[in-house]
Amino acid sequence: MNSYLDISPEVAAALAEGRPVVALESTIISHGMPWPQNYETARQVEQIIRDAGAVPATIAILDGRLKAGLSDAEIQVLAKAGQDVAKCSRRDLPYVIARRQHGATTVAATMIIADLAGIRVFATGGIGGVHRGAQQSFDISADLQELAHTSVAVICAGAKSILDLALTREYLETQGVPVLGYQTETLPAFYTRDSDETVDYRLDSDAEIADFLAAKWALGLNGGVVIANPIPAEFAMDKAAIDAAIEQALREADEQGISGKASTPFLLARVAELTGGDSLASNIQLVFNNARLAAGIAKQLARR
Ligand code: PSU
Ligand code: MN
Repeated sequence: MNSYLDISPEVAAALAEGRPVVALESTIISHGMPWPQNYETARQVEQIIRDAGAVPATIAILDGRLKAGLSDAEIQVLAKAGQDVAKCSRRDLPYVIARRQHGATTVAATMIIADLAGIRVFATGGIGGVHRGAQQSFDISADLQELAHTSVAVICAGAKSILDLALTREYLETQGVPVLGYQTETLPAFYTRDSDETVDYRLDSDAEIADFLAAKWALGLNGGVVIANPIPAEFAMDKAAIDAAIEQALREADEQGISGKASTPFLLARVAELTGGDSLASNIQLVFNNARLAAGIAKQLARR
């Protein structure tokens, strides 16, 4: 085991016995939702995974230690500190470790730590991707490169249309990352169930998805898989309302010269403000929905 990594006793026992484990990220806690909803959501997500028969492993960096499996008190530290905790992607890990800081892990960093711990299934809200205007800005999330190389399946509600979904699809295709649709043929756009983009393959059960993952990795085809799970219809948002908020947030980011790692948190926070509490409620529900599916896939995978 890696000397920088601490696996909680509950997660370590599950892994040792081959029981299902689901990884969870922490940027969504510190940077993706406001206090106290972030703390309540993080704990409820863990409970949903336990109720479904799997073990949750929330991943973060605390005092420079990579953590797989957090206590409620540790989750609360990250939730309360919010933006004061460094947002940590692949390139940030060594700095935060060497300086013994706390770090909130993005999809990319969470995949790296899950892989070190031997966890293959990871549930989150939305992944990073190719930003609109990337032809000029070159803003492409490191999440996509991580998906290309690190063998962890990421269950998400698609990607927000703060991104260019068509370019994100093209990038994933070039990198050989499969995009699966759970009971859908179209790529969900986070707050809405559909977009103009398709997925590579529609699969309708957690068992079929586990067969797909087992085949990919047994062949030595290293790398991640995007499993896109549409938000439940009753929590989906009105497309026109969400599109208007996203357009405004993008304009403001441009006017204020927001770029680099600040870009995604700025856009997410502005969209949440502009749509009021509605988008937060939807966001929470889609994470719950992804956690349920992830637990089912992890259980199926544990049998193979
Ligand atoms: N998209 C969301 N919610 C999020 C994120 C993205 O809908 O919380 C977070 C995730 O942690 C993701 C990160 O990995 O933002 C991507 O940031 P960037 O674009 O800077 O790579
Ligand atoms: Mn970026």
